[in-house]
Amino acid sequence: MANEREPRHPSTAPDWWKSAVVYQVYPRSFQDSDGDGIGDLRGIMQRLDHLERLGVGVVWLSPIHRSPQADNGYDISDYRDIDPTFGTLEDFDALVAAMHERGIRLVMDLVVNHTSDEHPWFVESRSSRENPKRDWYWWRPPRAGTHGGDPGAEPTNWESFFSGPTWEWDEATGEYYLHLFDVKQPDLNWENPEVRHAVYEMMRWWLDRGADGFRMDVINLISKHPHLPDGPVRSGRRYGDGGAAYTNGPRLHEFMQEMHREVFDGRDGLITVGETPGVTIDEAILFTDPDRREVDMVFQFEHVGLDHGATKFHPRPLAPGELAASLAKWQEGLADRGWNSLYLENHDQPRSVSRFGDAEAHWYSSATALATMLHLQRGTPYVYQGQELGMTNAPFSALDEYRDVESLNAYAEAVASGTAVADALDGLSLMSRDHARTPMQWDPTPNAGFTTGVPWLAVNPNHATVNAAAQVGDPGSVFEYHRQLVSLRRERPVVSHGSFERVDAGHPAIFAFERVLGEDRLLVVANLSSVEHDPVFTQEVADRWRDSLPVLTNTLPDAPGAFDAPLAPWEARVTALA
Ligand code: ISL
Repeated sequence: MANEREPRHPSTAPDWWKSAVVYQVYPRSFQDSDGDGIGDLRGIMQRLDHLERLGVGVVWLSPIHRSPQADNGYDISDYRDIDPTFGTLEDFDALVAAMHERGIRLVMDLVVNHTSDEHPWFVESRSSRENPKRDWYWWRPPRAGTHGGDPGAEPTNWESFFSGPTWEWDEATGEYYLHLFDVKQPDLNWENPEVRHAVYEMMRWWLDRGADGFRMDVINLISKHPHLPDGPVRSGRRYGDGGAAYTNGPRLHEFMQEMHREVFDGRDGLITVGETPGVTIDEAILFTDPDRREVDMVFQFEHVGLDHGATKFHPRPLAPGELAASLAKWQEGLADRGWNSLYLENHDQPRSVSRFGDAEAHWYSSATALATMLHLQRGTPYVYQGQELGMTNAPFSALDEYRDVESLNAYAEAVASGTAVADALDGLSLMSRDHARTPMQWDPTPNAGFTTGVPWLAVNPNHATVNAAAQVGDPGSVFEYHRQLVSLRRERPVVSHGSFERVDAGHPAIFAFERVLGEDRLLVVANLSSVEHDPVFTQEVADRWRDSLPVLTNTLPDAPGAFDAPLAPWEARVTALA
């Protein structure tokens, strides 16, 4: 029916992305069209109605490039081809065209801190010390006085994000190469201008092909301190934290500005977002101040690190108000210059309703309360596939249910260093990246409508009740609630462009804030806890909101909608003056 549809014309304002909602698709787990148990591009095509109905303006695809899939595509061996698991370049072109016809823009993942070790650049680089591409990666001799390959001979003491050292010994050429992530993900050397220009050329190639922007994987790790200093070793750890040597490094912003000049200048309608673990507010301003011409926004990590203990696999419960305080700090930090990406989930994080909400006792209310505060802050919201259905963590209990390289390595390391198997499994059951990667729950049939084959990662059994078929069109569903929030952003400029002003509601568990644009104001009051709370406002706030009316179908339809009425557990309400 494609040609009967009125084409939707997306906004062409330079800052159009302030009014858009981005939806992240993890292609492996979204929709399988050929029965191999792995999602693919034709599968995404089949599900565009879902995205159109939700009303999102942008889709970000996790990597679909050719890859050995050591890290599910974040290890690219050919930047200009589609992995056969996902389809072909022709499928990609068809997908871009179908999305554009629906007024949806498409963002590619840009993974250029590292490549796959199977990328021809690295194959050449490792072939000999004299190879012209040797310097495209970070090659170093063993530490002075040691023998290459021996424990402790690594050029620095850094620990990889995926456990173990960040250096791999290459016997053939007698040097180590750097890999901040998996051994199959060698880091590119951005000091070398040939590397940078090869990346920029590849980026232009995708934009020419129809992509509308990039989500830039760990982009704040591309500039390493050239001396590669050792990092501090925390007690009980074998390796050091090299973060200071490679996070927000010395030439980072020079590289970002060069990329902007080389790739984005003179092209309109794009959206760029940097993934920046360890970014501070000051750094985020440098990235996103429009006058500096780097990127439109970044993903900061503070709120998704709040619950990390000694490691991310030893999480701790958050105190009431901790999440809101962190988010409000970023709202205020980027109020004048810069722009926030708003997210609670992605393919690396546990499901938000399980992690920050109460998936057992208050599943619907907590999913919708979290959605309320997510969408209505100042910034561009990102909805991760399944979040709009309130998908939860997987109930995995055995090691062989997990697939993720980070989880498997962390488990092996924990057990090798004396952690009890049950404790190591507990860590995974709370924090594994696989919780976000279980197949999309389309319907209640055995494989959730995801595949006719055997899914690469088990479907969450709660798809029998938590699924798109049950929710789309049901006004009381998590999906339709998200949909209301997406349209509110389109309809009321105060949501996209208004200021954010935190409001004291008398209890840390209540996250309350006003959004203000000229005469237009919204009040958001969300109880982010599983106990009832009675909000208490200052006289000034109470006077201002006395005659306000709800603008969304309340998460709890029977509850009184008055702005200051007692809040049920996880009740959120949004009111406006006119
Ligand atoms: O999930 C994490 C480990 O606890 C994060 O530190 C994650 O590795 C970090 O956010 C970087 O993520 C990105 O780059 C990785 C890839 O594995 C992730 O999927 C990607 O989002 C390496 O490319």
